[in-house]
Amino acid sequence: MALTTNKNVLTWLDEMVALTKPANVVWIDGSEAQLKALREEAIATGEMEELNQEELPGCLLHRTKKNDVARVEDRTFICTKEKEDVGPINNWMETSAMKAKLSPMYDGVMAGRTMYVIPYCMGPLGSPFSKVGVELTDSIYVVLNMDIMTRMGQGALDQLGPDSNDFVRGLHSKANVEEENRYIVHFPEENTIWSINSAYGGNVLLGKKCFALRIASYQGYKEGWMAEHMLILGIEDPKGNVDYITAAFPSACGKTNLAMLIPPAIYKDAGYKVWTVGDDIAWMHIDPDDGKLYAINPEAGFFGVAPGTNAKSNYNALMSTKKNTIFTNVCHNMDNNTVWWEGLDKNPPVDAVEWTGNKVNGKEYAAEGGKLAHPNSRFTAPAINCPCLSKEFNNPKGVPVTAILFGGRRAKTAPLVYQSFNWTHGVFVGSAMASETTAAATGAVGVVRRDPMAMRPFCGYNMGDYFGHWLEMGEKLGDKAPKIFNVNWFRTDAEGHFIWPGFGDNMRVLMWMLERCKGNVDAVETPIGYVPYAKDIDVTGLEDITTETVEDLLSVDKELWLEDAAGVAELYAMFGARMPKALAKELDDQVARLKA
Ligand code: GTP
Ligand code: SPV
Ligand code: MN
Repeated sequence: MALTTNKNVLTWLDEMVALTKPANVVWIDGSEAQLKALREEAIATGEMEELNQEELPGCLLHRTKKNDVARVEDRTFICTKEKEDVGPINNWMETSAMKAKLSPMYDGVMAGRTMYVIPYCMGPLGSPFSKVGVELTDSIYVVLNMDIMTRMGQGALDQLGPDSNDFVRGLHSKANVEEENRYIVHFPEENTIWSINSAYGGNVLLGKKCFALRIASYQGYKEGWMAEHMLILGIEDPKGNVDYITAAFPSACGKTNLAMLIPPAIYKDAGYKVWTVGDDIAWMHIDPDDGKLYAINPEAGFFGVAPGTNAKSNYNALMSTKKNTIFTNVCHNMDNNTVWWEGLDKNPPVDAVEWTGNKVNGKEYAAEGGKLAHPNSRFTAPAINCPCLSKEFNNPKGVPVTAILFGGRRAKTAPLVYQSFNWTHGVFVGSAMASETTAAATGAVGVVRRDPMAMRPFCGYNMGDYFGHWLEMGEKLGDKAPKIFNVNWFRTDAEGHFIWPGFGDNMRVLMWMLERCKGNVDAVETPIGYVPYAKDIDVTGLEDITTETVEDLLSVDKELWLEDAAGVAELYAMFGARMPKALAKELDDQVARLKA
């Protein structure tokens, strides 16, 4: 039985049913009874395995196919009428040509299978900034993940209402998970997403990157708001005032970790607290009353990187995974039917099933350098599990943003932190971001590439226009605009070791930023922006880090920066007339300062 009378939903559903020809159509209402039955079915068919219900209640393990472990940027398309509107960074095909290409692949693809109709809401129910999507899928794994990652079920349809046509139409079929026929396709002009031949999170949980970034970035451009690849965290001072920071780092570059950081003793003992609002995506609007920028997290869970997560690096993330969590492509610890991954602890299980499903002696396997968990193995954990979840998590208005951070993995060049001169220069700093690639997407790992605002894989329209949109938001915000900073936790020494301890100690850097926002601390004016005086980064309690180390971490090598500027110029040239002149001028000015 349909859960809505909304004709826009029902007409589209009829068309998609006619195309994919499922044996059954099941509406997902979000009820626990229905979810329980789906979990049991997935366990019975072997699609998922039930983990130790005493240690990990409600937790399941899933393995994807070996060829289907990460986002596929080369097979991700933005389809519009005009190529110009998609720009040089995205793969493009004309809308009707793509539909003509994919329709035969969808024709009858769900024969003998059940189609699940998933209504979901991105953002708190009842928020004016939330948006609704409906995903059609033939995967129970998708249903169970969407339950964790979104507000799924009847509530979403209530949010949409009986007449609205403002919902994103998502069609997903795992088909036969064929790599060569895998397509992740967006039609922003039609609020539509088609995904086929994958069952990996980022390719198939259509509310996440496909909707909340690629489609939403385009909606934000048209409607005057922003959808960004950003965490949102709050820092509460001993008096109870909370400042919120959003931060854009590329995939697997530390958003989940920063969002949930545990303050070092110097701050904890003084009464500071850190609260998580989001770990991956922020939707930001200008409040009509106070003119400030506010952020909501459109998601309801964390699809986080497992390797490296442990009680020391990210206690809060680890605690978030202790119940009702789905683990994908981690190692199955057969000693006690739990899970393991590289970096959880130093004791790989002897009796193990590695992520592709082979039984191994985990100790020996790891000792020989084998990876028991895939480097991009993930947990899907409900946000409500997070011990430091902000009480503003469901605030329909969102939280006011004091500072915006950009950052990436740079072995050299970028200093630990610097502040942009102003909003326009800050947009330049974001546009000039570069970072080493990670296992979150298929392809080479560790190659530095330009990744403006950490949105290279996620901007659903021409990035030249996207830069322009950022500039325009700054004009609207005027002196209410958040201050913009850049950070780099990943500088290495001559042996290739990270110099900065990172993780919780990153708070030392955030505290400097907040002092800057309040006008409480001076900084050194360098050609790239304001850099701290080393003494102003508090290193009390850090054994290996002295003020000299910090000085080193903050150094600005003009030669390296001039080389980097050449890379930025190359990037900008790609956008031709769509490239805002104001940013080209920022680049020229920065080069002039570096040469002076
Ligand atoms: P996506 O979910 O892919 O968007 O990634 P993310 O940005 O949330 O990345 P995440 O926080 O999961 O971090 C990914 C990897 O970076 C993990 O292996 C972490 O251990 C490592 N990492 C995170 N923060 C730091 C840090 O401050 N220093 C160092 N050296 N590594 C870090
Ligand atoms: C990322 O790759 O940035 C992620 C994971 O957050 S995915 O959902 O696969 O995009
Ligand atoms: Mn991400």
